[in-house]
Amino acid sequence: MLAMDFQALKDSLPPGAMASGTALIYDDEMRSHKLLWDDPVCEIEVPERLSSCYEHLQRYNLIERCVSVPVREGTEDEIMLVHSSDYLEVVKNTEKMNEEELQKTSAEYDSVYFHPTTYRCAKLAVGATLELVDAVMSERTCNGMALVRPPGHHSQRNAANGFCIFNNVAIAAKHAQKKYDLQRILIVDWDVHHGQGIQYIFDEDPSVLYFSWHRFEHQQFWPSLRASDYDAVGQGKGKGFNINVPWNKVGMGNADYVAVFFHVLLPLAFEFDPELVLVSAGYDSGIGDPEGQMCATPECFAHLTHFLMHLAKGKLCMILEGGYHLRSLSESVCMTIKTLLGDPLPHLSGEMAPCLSALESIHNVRAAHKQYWKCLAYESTIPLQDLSTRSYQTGKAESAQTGAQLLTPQEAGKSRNDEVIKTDKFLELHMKKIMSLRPPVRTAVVTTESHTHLLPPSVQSEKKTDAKELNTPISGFDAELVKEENVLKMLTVLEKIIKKEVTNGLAKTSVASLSLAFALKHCCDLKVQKVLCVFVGDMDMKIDSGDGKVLLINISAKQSEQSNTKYNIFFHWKEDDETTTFFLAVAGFILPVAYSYQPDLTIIVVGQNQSLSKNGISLLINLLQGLAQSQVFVLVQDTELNLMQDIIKILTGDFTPFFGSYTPALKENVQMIKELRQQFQQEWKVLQCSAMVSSAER
Ligand code: Q9C
Ligand code: ZN
Repeated sequence: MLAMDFQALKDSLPPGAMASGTALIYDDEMRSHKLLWDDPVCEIEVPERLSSCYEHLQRYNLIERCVSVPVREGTEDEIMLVHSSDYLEVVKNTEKMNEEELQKTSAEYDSVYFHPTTYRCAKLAVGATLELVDAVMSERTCNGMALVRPPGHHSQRNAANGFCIFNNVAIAAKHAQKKYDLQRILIVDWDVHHGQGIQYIFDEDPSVLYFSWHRFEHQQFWPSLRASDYDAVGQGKGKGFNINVPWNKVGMGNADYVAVFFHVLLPLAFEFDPELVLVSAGYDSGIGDPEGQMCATPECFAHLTHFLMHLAKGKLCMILEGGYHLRSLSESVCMTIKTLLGDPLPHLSGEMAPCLSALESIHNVRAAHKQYWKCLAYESTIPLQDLSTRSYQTGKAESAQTGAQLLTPQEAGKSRNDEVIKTDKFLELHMKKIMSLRPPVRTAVVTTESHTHLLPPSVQSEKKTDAKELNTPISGFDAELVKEENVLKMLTVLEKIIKKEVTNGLAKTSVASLSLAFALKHCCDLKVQKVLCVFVGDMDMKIDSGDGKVLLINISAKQSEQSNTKYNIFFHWKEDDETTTFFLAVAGFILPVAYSYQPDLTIIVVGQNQSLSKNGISLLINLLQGLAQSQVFVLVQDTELNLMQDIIKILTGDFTPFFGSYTPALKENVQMIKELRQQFQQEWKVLQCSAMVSSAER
């Protein structure tokens, strides 16, 4: 397989698999829409939201790395894909209005303002969104982001709402259905508000799966709709295609967000198998936002983005919605775009344990959707009735509330300002801490001289065999074995990863288990604190976890006699081409364990008799790149060399994996994942997807 020419491989890929690049759509003109009078509700939706994002993108040198796509106005026909002509007339008429008339028209809607340029900006926001979708659908770029104002997801057929004039994302979905004949579009709304506008538009439409999480607080929080709760699952033919995750407390953070992705969004999205993913990317769900009062840090959005990049062959469009803390918004936008560009992901910070209130919401959504999705078919059905507020408190969530209700307007204003500055300071430090420099070389591979020319040009190949190249002496191992040249080269690559000279690497081995032992020993010598090791295939050696220095997950078709322990998990998986089911195992078990462990390095071994399909291996390696700042070392047994080229392409980042078509989840597999989850959810808390078990044991 190594003998295959890179060009030949390129040519043999299905069309579109090589679509690359990230589109960025932005225009200063969308800053002209602004509030002309006093209105405490609307004053946060300011033009600086856009300029601040753009300045931060410049600061991180991200602009020049994107494909810049010009904006245009959305046409009347495009707007009327979603809105009535009467409503379009209303908006059009605001162009000529004086301030008094503008104010009067604004007052006819909930939380909206109009400006003489609003119509123009709203048309640009629609056009920008459609240009993004066209760039991605025509494969001029792989993915992209549109930075637009005014936002869209609250706006409805006949009404402006919540700062939104035209529903940019809903129009984009209709446009994509029509122009590209798409059968399945996923909309992920991670804005902290419920995009009720999108829900209403697609409520009866099974071809659009709408997911939204939102601050809800038992319907106390705006827009305070009964239809925002978890039991609004869609109507008519659309039943099961609307997913609401209500947040009943503020202070939700990184662990809560990724837990919802692992246990709700990703399994359903994978089963849905979208052809395009649109994200209503609001960043008011991020830390410091005055509206959301949540705690998710900017790098959380990198991880959420990364997960979504593995759907729809990477066709992913981000469209800005809310986000009112300028620094938090801007840093999170930068994180999103860096991830779209394929940069290594920063470590996801914070305690990796979802709070009780989040678990309750997750449980309830899963129960509500049980009858519509195969992957949830074996769930418990009992909805939890506000368990967390009845008998338990989650200190974490409570502490985020400022108690601003008790203050005078002046005091509240000052306290809000203090909060903004506090988050500014926090982010200043935090971003310095988590933004590591991109290593100059992404991937290093151990090869033999004769194969070097077959590697993609970006790959660094390790040919030297000189033991002196190794900077750290190897201790305690059989000197003869260490001298074996492949072991030395392998350790050289590993060392480069640990020293951040490269991001990831690959080596082949004739003795996978033994090589792993060497690698782990070397990690220990180099003071790597936590190594996640996923071994696929039969292991013929016991690995010592060294008190948690190593977490080993062994995926094997053979049954094991060994009993499971916290750091030594045996995962029985039979030969299987049904990637959808394996995806459930990755999203529902392997990733939650891995994210709970928070490793500093990931080693993936593709060993003898490995039981996964090519797709399964791709999926695993792709998603594990979200951990340990994307530092991944892959060891491939020489009997599995047919996988080498694919793995190299995944590591270099120029491969959009195709995970095969959907096949229903098997009961035994779903059951097995459930049992493993139950076995480990006290140790690895991101595994939890219900408040029931954990509360009983508290
Ligand atoms: N008491 C977006 O984030 N708040 N819109 C109204 C009324 C309106 C948010 C509060 C928040 C709208 C796109
Ligand atoms: Zn919002």
